[in-house]
Amino acid sequence: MYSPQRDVYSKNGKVNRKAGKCIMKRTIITIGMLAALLFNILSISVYADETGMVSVQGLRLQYADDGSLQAFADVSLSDIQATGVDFELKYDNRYLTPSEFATNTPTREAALMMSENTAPFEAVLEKSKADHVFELKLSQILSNLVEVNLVPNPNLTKLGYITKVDAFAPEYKKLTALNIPDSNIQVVTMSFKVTDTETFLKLSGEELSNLLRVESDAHYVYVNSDKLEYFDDTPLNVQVSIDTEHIPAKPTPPPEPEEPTEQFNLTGVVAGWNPNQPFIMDIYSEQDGSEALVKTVKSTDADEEGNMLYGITSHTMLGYTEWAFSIPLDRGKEYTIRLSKLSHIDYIDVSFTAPETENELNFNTAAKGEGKEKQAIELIAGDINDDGLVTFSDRAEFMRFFNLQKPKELFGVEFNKNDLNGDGTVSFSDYDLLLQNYDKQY
Ligand SMILES: [Ca+2]
Ligand SMILES: [Ca+2]
Repeated sequence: MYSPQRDVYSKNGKVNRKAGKCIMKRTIITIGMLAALLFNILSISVYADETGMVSVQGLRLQYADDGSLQAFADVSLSDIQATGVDFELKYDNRYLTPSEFATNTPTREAALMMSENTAPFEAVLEKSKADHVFELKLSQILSNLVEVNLVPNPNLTKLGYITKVDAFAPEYKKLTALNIPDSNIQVVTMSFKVTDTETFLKLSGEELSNLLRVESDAHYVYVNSDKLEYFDDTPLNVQVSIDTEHIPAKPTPPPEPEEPTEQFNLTGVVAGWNPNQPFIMDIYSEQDGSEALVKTVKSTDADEEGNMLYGITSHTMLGYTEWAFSIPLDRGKEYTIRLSKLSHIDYIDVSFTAPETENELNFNTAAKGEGKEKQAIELIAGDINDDGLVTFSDRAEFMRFFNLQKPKELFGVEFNKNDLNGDGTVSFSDYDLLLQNYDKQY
């Protein structure tokens, strides 16, 4: 059913209180207009219905590192097929303040307060190479209310709980939808700092059960600019209880920080093709006013017992290969890095200053910016003649070896340069790679 009091989120992300009625009308008209469309949606099995459930269970308590008491509320979904889920969680601000999940510091940033439970979605994340399941764009924290808007990350591909589906709206359109079965799936945990701890820990069961309340919820299917909302009349399943017997002991204060070591580790992930050829990292540093090569590290470098010195390389059946590296470097310097691999365009001139105290510096962040630390840097394959471009000259060179039946030993390194994916032949899959990367640049 439609609730006229409910805030309406406009497509540009603002909560639109005044325009609520107007948008509702439009939605209702839209439903009429979309009768045929609805049939289409149902026929492709993305729909929202009123049996779906959002439930909140709390509070789990623990002491944060700074000695403050932190209370967690777990949010679960069940039986939901929708492109988004909204709910409003009212909290008693005499005892609870939204806090950063990681530190328990009070916050007004919904994204910092909530932590995704990625476990049920691991397979989807892995396949999509995405690092988060939900977008919390419209979520916000008010003085006694958290408005939550859970929308699946549009970059996630079809698999399990997240589904990419086709709809007609009226144009053909792809939607990313949640596809949660009727068993409870715990999706996010919300963090609150407990204030007035002494009184809080003496609250009765009834008082505790009034600490959190869900005001309204909706799940919906967005089709282009139109939003079909489905509200549920039945009160949400909100359980608040505290097992004071199981509050862990206060942590001992952290030990004084140790003197920083003289080295730090440069970590990161790079990717390319051909597992038989190493990734090569040339590391330069400024000395006496000019750049000098400090060291060259290869992904295949190992000690005498065969232990890899600089991290792990893994690859797929097709030859796509990744190197997750960790390289010790001296502090007190500025570095510039060049990454290379046979028949790939060099990735050059990533510069950074060694950290003063941290023991780790992320190369991918230094190269691509904050938040990109989990994203592999992909080297472009196909630069067979090593001129820094993938062009017709590489194709001409490639054609000399294409589908040649002679053993690769005859041609040695020339052959290896043209076997882009390293499967032992110079074949159509290499050609395909070459074409994909034609004229491509970083
Ligand atoms: Ca080239
Ligand atoms: Ca090949």
